[in-house]
Amino acid sequence: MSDKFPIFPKECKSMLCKHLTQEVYQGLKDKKTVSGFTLANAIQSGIDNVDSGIGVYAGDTESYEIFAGLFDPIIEDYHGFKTTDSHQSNLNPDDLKAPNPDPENEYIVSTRIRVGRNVANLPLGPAITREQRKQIEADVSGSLSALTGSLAGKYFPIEGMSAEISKQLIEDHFLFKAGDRFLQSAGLNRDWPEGRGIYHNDEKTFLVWINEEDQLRIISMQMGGDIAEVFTRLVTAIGEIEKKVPFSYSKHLGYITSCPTNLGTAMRASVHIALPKLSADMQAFQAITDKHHLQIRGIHGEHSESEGGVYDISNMRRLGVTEVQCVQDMYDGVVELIACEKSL
Ligand code: ADP
Ligand code: IOM
Repeated sequence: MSDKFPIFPKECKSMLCKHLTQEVYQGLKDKKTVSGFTLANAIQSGIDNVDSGIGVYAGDTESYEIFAGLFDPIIEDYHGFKTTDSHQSNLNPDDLKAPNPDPENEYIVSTRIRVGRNVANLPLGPAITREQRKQIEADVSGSLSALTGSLAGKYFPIEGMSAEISKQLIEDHFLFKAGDRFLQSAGLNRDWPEGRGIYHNDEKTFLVWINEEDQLRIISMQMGGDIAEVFTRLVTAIGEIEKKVPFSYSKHLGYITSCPTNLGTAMRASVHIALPKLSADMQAFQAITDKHHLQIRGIHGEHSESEGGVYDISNMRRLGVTEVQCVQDMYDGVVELIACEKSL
């Protein structure tokens, strides 16, 4: 763990490197949260991984106050959300205007919408103890097992899962990868694989990851471009889980997550979409995604590459905008991307 002001390589583009000035560092380096989380803990991932997009993690809700000198400028830069702004929520599917933009299934391979959630009054993953993590797994998997109807499913712990099954689940985009180096440096892989697992229904359209980057990742996904159906399923699932598990929430920052990019709605709505012609001109492609506040990822998750002209397109803003707006951003951008691809 570094106890000196970090020097980043010239090509480093992370928000940590941009916003961690000498002055900010000196003001925060000796501070500690109730969970014993320090500035050194918060920035370790971005120091080890200079290709990080952000590079900082919170260990608990208090990290966002104690280390506000670093987190606030990053939050403003990423979400366009100022310390005087307040968060808003709207999970009403009726307010979403999203008829399937690709009914012939020519462009959209699949749609996925997830939210991150963490359990109230406990540290976040980077500062959680082994016992607390195990307790979360027991409590959350127990609550999920009581779900009924189309949300009914089964919990599969990673510990004891065969290498073949986990490989298949990862390849099919259902399960998180082991050994992610960004999470490793953030302290999020401690005691791996204990306490981690995945719950899913038979169709694998409703899934919950337990104890990955956040304690819960609640996911709705399916093949094709029926974005409204995916959103509606997710909203129902969140409502059911919220009846049983108390989530960490603040009026100002919304749902509290370990990475500042996920604060607020903690929602990432994405499609895997084939854009082989448009992506030949990355500048034109990015002009459309920037206009709609969208992010481009590869198809095996964050920090992965595209394959065969298929990209993961998702909303970038999550704080200070409602859940409906997150999905609407993605939808509106996807409509324009498809129109552009068609015209080429
Ligand atoms: P997250 O959304 O949880 O931040 P990642 O970008 O790492 O995380 O993606 C997690 C997994 O979800 C990866 O396997 C990725 O391929 C898959 N995924 C993301 N979006 C879609 C989508 N629209 N369709 C199918 N799989 C998806
Ligand atoms: N938190 C994580 N998913 N990501 C934003 C890492 C990074 O590139 O900094």
